[in-house]
Amino acid sequence: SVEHRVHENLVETRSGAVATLRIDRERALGALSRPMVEALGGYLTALRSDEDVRVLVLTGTGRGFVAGADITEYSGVTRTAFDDYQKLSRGVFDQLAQLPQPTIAAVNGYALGGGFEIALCCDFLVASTAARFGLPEVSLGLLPGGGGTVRLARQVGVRLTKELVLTGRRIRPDEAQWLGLLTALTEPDDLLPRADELAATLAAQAPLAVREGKRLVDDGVETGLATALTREQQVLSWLSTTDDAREGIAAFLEKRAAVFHGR
Ligand code: CO8
Repeated sequence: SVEHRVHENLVETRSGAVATLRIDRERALGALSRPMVEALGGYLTALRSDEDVRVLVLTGTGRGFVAGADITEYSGVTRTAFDDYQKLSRGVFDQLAQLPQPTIAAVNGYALGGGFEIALCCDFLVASTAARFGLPEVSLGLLPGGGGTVRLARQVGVRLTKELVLTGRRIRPDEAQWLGLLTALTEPDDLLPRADELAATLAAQAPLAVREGKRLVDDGVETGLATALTREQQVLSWLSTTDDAREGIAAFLEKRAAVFHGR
């Protein structure tokens, strides 16, 4: 595997078709500085059209996944500068949520504020027993600005979202699992192996089916039922014409593993 530093605090490792981006800022528990958000945006833009990468894993270092935005940048900031930063972060969070490739948050420690919001933008969430989730912005006199009030409500409902947003209470991984937020819960040492195993499973599936499946689910919950059901059939109809579908069916009949090429 090849390691590449995208930014001082962001390290990418590639292994086959899986890219792992590790937030490397342990002394601030992974808090996201503005330059880190900018670098993440640039990284995601390049990744979108990188056909060598079929899955993205996001993880942190030590006790921190991402302990939110870097609070030291907010003291005395003007409204214009704040709005400018919000615009940037909105774009980056949207890019993550809309990445064509599936994404896995491998949450090793604190996932607070923007860190929890990053995890909510990912398609899968594997958490270690050391993970902690929360939206503490209210205690700063602020509120979540990266979809915390919106994406969390869509995933776990309005009642709990209001509690977490208005009280800042942190939840532990067993509660997160019970709420259906987690794909898997592991011991700390098993976190990355478990995320890698899931990534390998996803990377072995037909890329077009995976990409379209992600989009159908995300768009489907935002659309009326009839429109979403029609769209599902349109996508399936198109997939039936792809080489990958021909290969998948042939491989099943020939009792061998399918080899997909994403066309
Ligand atoms: N920003 C900057 N530094 C941080 C942050 C942060 N978010 N979180 C932790 N750190 C730093 C601490 O200041 C400390 O630094 P130092 O060693 O220099 O004093 C170091 O990380 C270790 O932290 P602690 O000593 O506090 O470690 P503890 O184990 O005692 O506590 C906690 C861990 C509970 C995670 C604690 O650090 C904490 O509460 N952190 C802040 C969490 C938080 O409030 N996050 C939300 C930030 S706001 C946000 O994400 C969105 C704001 C709106 C953004 C809109 C613009 C787009």
